[in-house]
Amino acid sequence: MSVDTTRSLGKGSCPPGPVPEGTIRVYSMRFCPYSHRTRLVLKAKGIRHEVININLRNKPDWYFTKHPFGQVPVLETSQCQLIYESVITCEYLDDAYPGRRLFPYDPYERARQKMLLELFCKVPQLTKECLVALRCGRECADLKISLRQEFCNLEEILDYQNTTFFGGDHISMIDYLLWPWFERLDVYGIADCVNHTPTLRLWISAMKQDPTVCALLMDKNVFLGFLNLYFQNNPNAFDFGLICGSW
Ligand code: GSH
Repeated sequence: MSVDTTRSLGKGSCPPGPVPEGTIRVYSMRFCPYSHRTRLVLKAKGIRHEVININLRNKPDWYFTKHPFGQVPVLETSQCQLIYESVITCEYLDDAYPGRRLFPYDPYERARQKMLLELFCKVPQLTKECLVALRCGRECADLKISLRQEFCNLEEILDYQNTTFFGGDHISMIDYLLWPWFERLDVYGIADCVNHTPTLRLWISAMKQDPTVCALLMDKNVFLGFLNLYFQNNPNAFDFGLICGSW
């Protein structure tokens, strides 16, 4: 399980100082699936980094100098370079740092992973819409049908390839880019959407064995606690479950 002790910064907070040499900073939000992508890549490659969590309901003014719309994730280097958009941050980390290569070197295989990512593009919005509908007591049967269809498409790819992971027999970038939404199915209350996709469920089980995925797995009760507060518009939602003391 990952234990994060970094309280999120909101309006009125001081901007953090320069990023120390030899490290990289990620502006994140503990429950954000897009930031989860970047943190998975940081962890998988063993990159020394610091995490600054942002209170997205009460963003500090200075944060708009890091990202034009104030979104997370953003990477900041010790040369004051800023990199945003989760997929771009992951590719940057893979290119800029040595060690385990996550995107394939082979141009076709790399293109294939990016095409797969395009096939996945409806899933984030659909899972979010399901979550909101369920939390607001609205019907979400149609949304779930659409989500199941997207999962069937992914299932077909795995079946056709006959591999454990989307990039082959070993975990690679595409798996880390898709994973955050699958880790959330249970807490979002839509785990039944993979009931009819057994190969995808095998992929989920294989992902849960990966040391990087395991290291960042979020405690389910903490996640539910966050969601409860978030949907009550409670400004403390982003710091729910912090181990560092009272708030
Ligand atoms: N396309 C962006 C990416 O891939 O990085 C999406 C990032 C995103 O939507 N992040 C959410 C955010 O920053 C948090 S999960 N929301 C705050 C806002 O949009 O104001």
